[in-house]
Amino acid sequence: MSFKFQINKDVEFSRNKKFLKIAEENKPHLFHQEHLAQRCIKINKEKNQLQTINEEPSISNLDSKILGKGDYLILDFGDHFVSHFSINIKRHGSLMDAPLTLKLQFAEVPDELLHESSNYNGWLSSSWIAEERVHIDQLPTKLRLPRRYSFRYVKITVLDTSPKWKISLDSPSVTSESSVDENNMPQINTEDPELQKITEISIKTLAECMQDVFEDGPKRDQRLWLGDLHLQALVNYTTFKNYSLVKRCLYLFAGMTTSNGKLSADIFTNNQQVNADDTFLFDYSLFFVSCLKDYLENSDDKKTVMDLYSVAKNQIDLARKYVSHNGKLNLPQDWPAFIDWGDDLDKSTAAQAVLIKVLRDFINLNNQLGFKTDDDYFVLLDSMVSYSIQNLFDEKTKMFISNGELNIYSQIWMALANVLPKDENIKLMNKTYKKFFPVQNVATPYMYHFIVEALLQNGMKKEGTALIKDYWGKMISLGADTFWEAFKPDDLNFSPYGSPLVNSYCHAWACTPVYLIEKYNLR
Ligand code: RAM
Repeated sequence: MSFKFQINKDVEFSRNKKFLKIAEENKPHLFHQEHLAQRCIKINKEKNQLQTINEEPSISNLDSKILGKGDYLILDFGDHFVSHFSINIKRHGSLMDAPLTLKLQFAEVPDELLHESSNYNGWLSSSWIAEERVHIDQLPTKLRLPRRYSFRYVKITVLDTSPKWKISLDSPSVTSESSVDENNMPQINTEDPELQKITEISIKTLAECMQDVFEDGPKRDQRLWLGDLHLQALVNYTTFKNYSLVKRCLYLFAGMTTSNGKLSADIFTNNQQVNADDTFLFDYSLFFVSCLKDYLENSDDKKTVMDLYSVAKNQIDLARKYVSHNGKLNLPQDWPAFIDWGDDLDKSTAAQAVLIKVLRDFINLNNQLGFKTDDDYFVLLDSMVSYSIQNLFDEKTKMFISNGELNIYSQIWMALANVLPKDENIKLMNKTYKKFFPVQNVATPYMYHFIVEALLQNGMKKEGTALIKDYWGKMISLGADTFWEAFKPDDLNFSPYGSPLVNSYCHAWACTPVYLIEKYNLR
């Protein structure tokens, strides 16, 4: 089961003033830059293929189009931006005997503009749909919308003027916003043109999500999630090398734990003060340990790691309470594992493997710090590995089972946790490849990242590279300017939320190919 909303309103969070102050001191400067719309378009849908076609007027002649009630135009900014939008509006005809009402719809991909928001029946709030109705009492004016939007396309519909006058539009522009200076993007070159394109889009995707914190997606939820941060930080180390933004995010999480020290899955940063969400995901809490280990490996900032060490260790100590003597993890209902947005597959074996992997990261962290790991943790690790081999490994199929089910999540996470000896692990990945490829029923680039990593760690360079090209390359062939939150090649209309209108099409956890390409030298 995947999680929907968790409501834990009785959970209390303590606020560590020192940690939150350090987080505040590491708040990044935001860069702004103006960009102009490139063209007007219309959207064509033929045989399920979307096309954007140039439409009159040209942008330089935009004000030649006079718009009255019911007229609309779609502007294309030529690339994806996280930005503030503005446009000049003029009146034509008699004086205004009524206000002007406009509808503005912002879209990251053209497909969003083909869905009627009034038909939305997904389970996330419809308020995420980037659509505004504005009343304007005086013309001419420069309309500047106060909210930040994440988009490439904007559709502007005139809901009403009056029969006595109409309007024209002029100088649509955006002011982009990011903690990355877009004039100073890292250059990473690969010889393979497909991988080059994938690399560039990975970097663009991460850049757009690097705001005040590492946001998961600038369209929605616009917040800091621990599982996303785990991957964003790794990509950042190979690209932007912005250590202070990672540091800020680590201190934010550690600055707001529950009274027993548990880390929330995500932090709200859009409110007047930062707050931890009352949502808890087992794997996300644990990944704080991995984040800290990766941060130390890359930044050498021992001081931060020492500050946050006990918060990390505490996640393991909380998790171990759910491991029985024989090494079986019994996940509690109020601390579910996320793994992927798919609902259909059992996640218990994957969760067992996540804890094993994180225990290894913890030992590695201790080694880096020159700390001796207590014997207890080795005993725990051994018991969990033995349990996995004795009870979860099916001798017939030579693969791991999860509550009686054979699924891809279990194989991938058990492979990443190195539960089997090296040569057996390679065999496991070969079997996984035979059994589960082409991949089906995996909903997110987040989980695809781990599939590729498990292949590459086990010497399957050709298969790993092919999967990057097939999966992320397919998004590009479908028109992606930035990589998407959810994408199922076997179900193109898939949304974890019941409607693609609230899917995010610039989502940081999808930006990992550049890291995989660099780390495993796929160039
Ligand atoms: C969604 C977001 C986020 C993810 C969580 C679990 O709300 O996509 O990136 O971490 O789910």
